Amino acid sequence: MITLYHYVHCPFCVRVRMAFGLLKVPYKSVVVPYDDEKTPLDLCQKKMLPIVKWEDEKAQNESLDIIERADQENKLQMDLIKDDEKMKEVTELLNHFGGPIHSLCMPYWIWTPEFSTSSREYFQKKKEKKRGPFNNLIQNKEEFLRKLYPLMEELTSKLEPYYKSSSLTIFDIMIASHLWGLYVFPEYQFKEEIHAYLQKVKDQCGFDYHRDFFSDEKEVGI
Ligand SMILES: N[C@@H](CCC(=O)N[C@@H](CS)C(=O)NCC(=O)O)C(=O)O
Repeated sequence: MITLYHYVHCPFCVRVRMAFGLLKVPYKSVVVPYDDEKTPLDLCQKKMLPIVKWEDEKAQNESLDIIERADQENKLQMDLIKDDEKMKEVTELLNHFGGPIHSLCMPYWIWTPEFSTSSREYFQKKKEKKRGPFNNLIQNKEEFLRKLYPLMEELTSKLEPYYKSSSLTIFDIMIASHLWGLYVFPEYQFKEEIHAYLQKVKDQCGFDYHRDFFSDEKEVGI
């Protein structure tokens, strides 16, 4: 069985979990503490997740490379990510979403069961270098919420009902995994269309964000 090393809050890790769910790839789930530098360094010489250890024992990082290897029947239309123009458009959208989403959500993610006292301190110290004190992020939440509004409108205009498509593609997994963290921000109210979209992606992927918090069962999709 393959092993997925991941952080629950990380959108790139969520990408792989969603894709494995949709592709019905069974895997062993290992949630790595954020302050554990050794595990990712031993596996891929880089402190970055997600990492998959395949059945041949080879370890691989980079979410899209992992999904490409898993998607042997091209169910997710992985050729889309080779189309520079389309990929640029989606990447830009994700970058615009990423700033406000991460500023809103990081101060709350650290209080989920994924974190211990030491991993919380490690994460907060690292992220505050770039974003400033988490307390200020929460106090300035209106600014980030305002930035999200036009982006949600833009995304809504592109849903057909999936992102510029009548069926789910890798772009939907990239988008939904980036937006998913907002469900952890208290009282975030998704537009109806976006909530319905995210729920459709969730259903198709059999995705359960909180699974690792509450299940002792480490094998997924068996
Ligand atoms: N391009 C990578 C990005 C993965 C990535 O940025 N992972 C972050 C978590 S969201 C990470 O591992 N950060 C570790 C750290 O900064 O300590 C992918 O698509 O897999």
